[in-house]
Amino acid sequence: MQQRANISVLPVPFDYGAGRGGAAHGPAAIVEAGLPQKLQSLGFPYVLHSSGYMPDIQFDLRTSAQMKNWGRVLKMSEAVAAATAAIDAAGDFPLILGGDHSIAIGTVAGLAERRQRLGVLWIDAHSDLNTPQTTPSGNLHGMSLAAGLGRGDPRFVSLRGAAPKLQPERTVLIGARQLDAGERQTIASLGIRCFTMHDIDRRGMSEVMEEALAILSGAGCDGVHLSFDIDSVDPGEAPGTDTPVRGGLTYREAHLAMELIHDASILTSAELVEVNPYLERSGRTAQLAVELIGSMLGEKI
Ligand code: 6HN
Ligand code: MN
Ligand code: MN
Ligand code: MN
Repeated sequence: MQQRANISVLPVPFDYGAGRGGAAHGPAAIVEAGLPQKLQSLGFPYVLHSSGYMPDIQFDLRTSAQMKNWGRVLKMSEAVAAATAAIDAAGDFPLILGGDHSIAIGTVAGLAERRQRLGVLWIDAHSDLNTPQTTPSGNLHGMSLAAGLGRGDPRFVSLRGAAPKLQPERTVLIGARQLDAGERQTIASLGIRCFTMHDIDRRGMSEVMEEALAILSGAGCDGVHLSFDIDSVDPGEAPGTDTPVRGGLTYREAHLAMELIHDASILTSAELVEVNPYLERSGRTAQLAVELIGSMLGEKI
């Protein structure tokens, strides 16, 4: 990461953007798995925010088939955007813990407030580029990157003002292996760089990450946000997640990606999402999340 030493950990206990419950307990599981100790052992001063900033979403029942629980997702996004923007403005490094991936609607909107040329590295089995028109599920965690790029419902796209928050030339996807037809079309028509598992198989993670980081380094970004969906990792290593897809990143590939991100010194914020501790007993997915954050912060394994 860049020269910002203070890490502000923002938990987002939210899972109404996913098709089932449980990811709301991801932040607590990651903290219990040892995130504070990890940050401490690496010598980073940190603050762990409470989730008291989250609004009461229980009674917002607005929903539709194409955007399930959109009322709750919208309220969460507004609160997360405000909290993320405040951390960024204070000069700290925002480290956001999900929660399902719909929380990125909020984090990206918050970061874009001060960064009109925000780069984003989206490491995910999916591309989260659906819109209410293309979604196969109605789940908003599959539409969060689209919202950042200005596609979808205006209430999400224009959260906290100007849209779009992101530009295709500063958006890079890594690890994709389950793309819906509409998402493929969007990737092609916008010219988004998407390094699939096939690319990683053929070229190796090292070369793929080098190219991905070079794209962002050369794109005139005024900040780079890492959005890391734990389902990018193979379900054998990360079983505790809502939408597992076989054939994912190995343990070593995932760590190598994080190590190379660290060495590039371009990150200004990060989020780790989609850990669902309800789906496993072992706690290994949350443990993996802590280890990967360690590698992102300079630990070498
Ligand atoms: N995630 N493409 C599928 C959908 O329902 O839109 C899956 C989305 C998964 C979203 O993992 O963040
Ligand atoms: Mn995702
Ligand atoms: Mn995913
Ligand atoms: Mn290594």
